[in-house]
Amino acid sequence: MPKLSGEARASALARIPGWSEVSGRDAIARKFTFRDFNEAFGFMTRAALVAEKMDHHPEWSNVYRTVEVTLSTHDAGGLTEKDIALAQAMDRIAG
Ligand code: H2B
Repeated sequence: MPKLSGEARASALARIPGWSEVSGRDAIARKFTFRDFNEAFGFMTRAALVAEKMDHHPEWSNVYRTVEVTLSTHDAGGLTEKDIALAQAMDRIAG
């Protein structure tokens, strides 16, 4: 899985406008805020099942009704299409 660069990277990032590039490392991040803990944990549960199916796992943390997610492909040492695909799946799950 090659790291995203150049035009492919720019067009991939344009597909996930809610996410930003992390400074100091090749990764993207988004903070999701839900109505309450139940919704936040429901999101994590559904996203975890998708991530496991994709064999691609998020770095994330939960505080009450927020979930902070960082995505990067560890095997590639940076951002790949796998991160974009998981970001899109998470966006869909969050609604
Ligand atoms: N998740 C992420 N984010 N990056 C990886 O490189 C990665 C992963 N590699 N999940 C997978 C698992 C790999 O370790 C297994 C063996 O397929």
